[in-house]
Amino acid sequence: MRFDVLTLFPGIFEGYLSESLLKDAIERGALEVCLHNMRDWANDKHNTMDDRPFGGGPGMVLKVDRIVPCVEEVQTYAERPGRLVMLTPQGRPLTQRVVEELAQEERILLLCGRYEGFDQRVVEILQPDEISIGDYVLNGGEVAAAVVIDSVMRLIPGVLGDENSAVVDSFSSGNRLLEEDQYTRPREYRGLTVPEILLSGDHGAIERWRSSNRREKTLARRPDLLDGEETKIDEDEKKKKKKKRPKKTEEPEAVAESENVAEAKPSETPEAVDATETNVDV
Ligand code: 6GU
Repeated sequence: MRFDVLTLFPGIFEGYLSESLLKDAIERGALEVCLHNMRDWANDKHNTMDDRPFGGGPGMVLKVDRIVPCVEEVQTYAERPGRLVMLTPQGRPLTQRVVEELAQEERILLLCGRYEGFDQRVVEILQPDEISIGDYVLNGGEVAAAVVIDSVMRLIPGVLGDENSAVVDSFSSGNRLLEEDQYTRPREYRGLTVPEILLSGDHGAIERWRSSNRREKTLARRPDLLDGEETKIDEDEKKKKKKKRPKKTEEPEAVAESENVAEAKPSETPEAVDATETNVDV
């Protein structure tokens, strides 16, 4: 996938693109991010990109006669013009569903605003997909564009280390609930212990615990996520209850198995820090 970022501050993206998963994906050729400084399209001696709003008021407005030619030229830089996304607090909210939709594209142009925004004729002429990352105000669209790149790239096959991790993440298509609580060694820290069930080796019981933990957590913190999802969960639960569950085993063998899993994880070694940094789960 190719992203073209149109911004007055390309430097904002440089550090972000040269670290960790993004850097790896770009090096591997799974992802291409091209930065374009919109100021290169200013054609007067003062490099003017913005001007005072008609009708008065604070701030400056990005000029239609600079932005439109800039976008149109960048559109010609690849075989297809690509999907034009404008980052603006007036846009439709970015959700995982929108991220999934964007991940289907071959090429996305991310148009970043600054100041008070764009002259409305930019929107009328280019008809971009206007996207906002939430109900708060940022200084510009750059951080929002980075959020779009970050969330979309996770869904491109071959970009994440573990192909499945994008599917089980919170809000991904396989799971619209929050993630369950996670634990690793040590088993006890400052008197706090790991839930026994996770050490039992009983995979059925562990999955039931995780499922109810996800549900309780979501109900407590984000009940809005359960709207329409609740009945589906109830049905899934009923189906599971009908199936005869294997008897819970407390055999030492099962415990040994889970110990082995824990041993296999470099959870207390210095390497574990790296593993955590590159851990892609939400
Ligand atoms: Cl996309 N831009 C700005 N300036 N502020 C925002 C935003 C975008 N999304 C939320 N707040």
